[in-house]
Amino acid sequence: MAVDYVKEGRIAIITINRPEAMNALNADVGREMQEAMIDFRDNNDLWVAIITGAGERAFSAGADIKGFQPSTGTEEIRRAEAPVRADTIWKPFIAAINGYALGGGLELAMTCDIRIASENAQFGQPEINIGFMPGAGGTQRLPRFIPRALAAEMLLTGNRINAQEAYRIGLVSRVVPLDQLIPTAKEIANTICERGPIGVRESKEAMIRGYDMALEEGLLLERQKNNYVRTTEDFMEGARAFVEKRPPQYKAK
Ligand code: CO8
Repeated sequence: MAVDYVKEGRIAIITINRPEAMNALNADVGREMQEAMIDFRDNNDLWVAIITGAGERAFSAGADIKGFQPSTGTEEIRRAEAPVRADTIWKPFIAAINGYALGGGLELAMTCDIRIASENAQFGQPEINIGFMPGAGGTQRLPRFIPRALAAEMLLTGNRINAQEAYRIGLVSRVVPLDQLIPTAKEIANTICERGPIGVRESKEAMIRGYDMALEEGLLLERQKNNYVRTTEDFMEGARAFVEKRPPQYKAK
């Protein structure tokens, strides 16, 4: 399998499994990632997903360059884009970046909501080094996520940055030793699973959809979602549990 898909309680762990090729994204990865994402999206028992790469060297070094050919290029890239949809699924995604996150690998990480990195992680959009350019959101998301001048330098030089620099500029929220990466991702995932799942999902959707809205429009979206969350069972359960001084039992209803 090019992608391992494991369910641990309410957490789905999606691992790109081509360590011999730095977890490069080929058609098999795209297809299997898509299947895992759809299962995660539609399974009511799964609340948070972690995306990571197999091995100790790479999250993903991007599209599989060995598969590039002029005649198949468009089709390959179009299919390889399938994994990059974590920001259209309203359950939270955590990218656990265990090494190189380059090209499509960084673009995949940028679709996730939370990015944490191991100390050996490196980040870059090196497509221009091979006469190419980003095609799965790099030119659009990177300047929205980090200061524009830094994004421009990465996009136009192809140079990489290390984990500490990524932390300094806010591209990742934590840097931890490699052996602590997955435990830390699970700890964050478990924390999210203790929160009201509908509130979590509506917050994610409001955050993403609101990003490109004018403030007044975004505030209206938030008000509509807030009104909806107040009609749910979980809203009343959260308040009851607080008053009764017990942990809430959320049902995503
Ligand atoms: N594709 C295919 N194979 C790769 C890739 C890749 N992207 N990256 C590494 N590999 C392979 C190497 O060819 C090598 O294989 P082999 O042992 O058969 O020679 C193996 O992985 C190990 O790599 P290296 O020997 O090169 O290891 P180094 O430690 O010397 O270097 C690097 C590691 C820095 C990661 C280096 O391999 C590298 O620069 N890789 C290319 C990174 C790159 O240019 N990525 C951008 C690709 S284009 C892209 O992502 C466009 C995205 C479009 C949308 C995608 C949708 C998701």
